[in-house]
Parts: sequence; structure tokens; C-alpha cells
Amino acid sequence: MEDMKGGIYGSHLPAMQAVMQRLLEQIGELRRQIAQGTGFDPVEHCLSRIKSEDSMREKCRRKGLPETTDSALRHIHDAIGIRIVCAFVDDVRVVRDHLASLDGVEVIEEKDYIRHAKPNGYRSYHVILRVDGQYYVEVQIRTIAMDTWAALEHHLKYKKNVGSRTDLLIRELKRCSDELASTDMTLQTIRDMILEDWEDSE
Ligand code: 0O2
Repeated sequence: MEDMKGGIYGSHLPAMQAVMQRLLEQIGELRRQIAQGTGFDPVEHCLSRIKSEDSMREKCRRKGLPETTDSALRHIHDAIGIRIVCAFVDDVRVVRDHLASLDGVEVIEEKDYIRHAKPNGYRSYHVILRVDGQYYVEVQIRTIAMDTWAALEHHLKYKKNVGSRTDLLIRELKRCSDELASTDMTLQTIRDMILEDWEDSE
């Protein structure tokens, strides 16, 4: 039976918030360490959320699961979500490896939509973590360019009146994603050159 106070998450809600907070602090610590060493903070910004009651219940229904605490915490793996937006594409791997190395954290599943973009052009690195053997966290790690594209695509998806030009818009969105990916590579190369010069001068 669900504890009505914590809604579908029952009495687990405070522990879920604590897990989310702990991961955010650990990401903060990584940022400080790397920025001190190289001068480049690998993370632009982080967002985090506990999935709302309504969207968790909707997801249970969509997946054919009963709307229970057990479904929300054991069968659906994004009740806790963190999005980490990195400056450069190489930083995505650095952040992923750091998360995987943390005490009490197991990597359960990974989806590399950077190496294998979705057909619509969506790019991001997704990792499902299990923390303290109990709570699942979906972490999305992506660059600023990938995040910009995903935000715009998300807006457009909910505008129904694209009418006869739907195919054109889908193609153009994909083209933007590919151009942004190419820009990400160039920006990475520029950063590497700056770091090389800096190391030579040390
Ligand atoms: P919200 O509100 O963002 O949390 P599943 O999680 O099982 O329903 P799937 O496809 O197995 O779905 O998971 P996947 O591919 O890891 O994607 C889950 C999340 O990634 C989505 O969350 C989005 O946040 C993001 N995402 C995936 N594909 C796209 C895309 O094409 N465009 C954009 N803008 N975002 C995408 P939700 O479930 O939508 O909800």
C-alpha cells in the first residue's frame, strides 16, 4: 500500500532526494578537481528532478505496469533523473567514467546516442545507475550543442500544426543535428590545441 504523503514513491521520497543530492555534490567535486588542474570546467550546468507523480503514473500505464511504488522504483528506471551538460564532447566520457567509479554506484545500462544518434538526430549519452543497490538514476550526459538541439526538438514535437511540411521539418532538424555534431568536433579540436599550448608553456 502506498504511503499517501510520498505519493507513488511512498516513504522512499526523502531517500531518493538524498541520493540525487549526493550525486550532484559528487559531480560538483569532480568539476572543482578538473577545473583546478586544467582551467576547463567539464560541466556547463546540471539539471535534476524526481519524476512528477503524474508523469510517473502515465509512464506506468504506457508500459502496462500497475501504478505502484514497486513499478516506480524497480521497473521504471528514471524516477530520479540528472542531466549533465558538458562544454566539450570529450568531457562526456570523463563525467561518465567518474560516475561509474563512485562508491555505491553500479552501471546498469548505457545508451550511446552520441556514437549512434537516433534517426531524428537526437544525441546524448544515457546511463542508468543503481545507487546503494536500491535506487535507479537516469543520467543524460550531452554537450551544450546536443542539449540545444534536444530542447528545440522537444518544443517542436509538441506543436501539432506542422501540416504538409512535416517531412521537410524532420529532415531539416536532422541536418541541424549533424551540423552541430560537426561543430562540436571542431570546438573539441580548438580546446585540445589550447590545452597543448598551455601544457608546453608550463
Ligand atoms: P522526460 O520528461 O524527459 O523524463 P523509456 O525511458 O523506456 O520511456 P527509452 O526510449 O527507452 O524510453 O529511453 P531513452 O531513449 O533512454 O530516452 C529517455 C529520455 O531521453 C526521454 O525522457 C527524453 O528526456 C530523452 N530523449 C530520448 N529521445 C529523445 C528525442 O528524440 N528528443 C528529445 N528531445 N529527447 C529525447 P522522456 O521519457 O521523454 O521523459
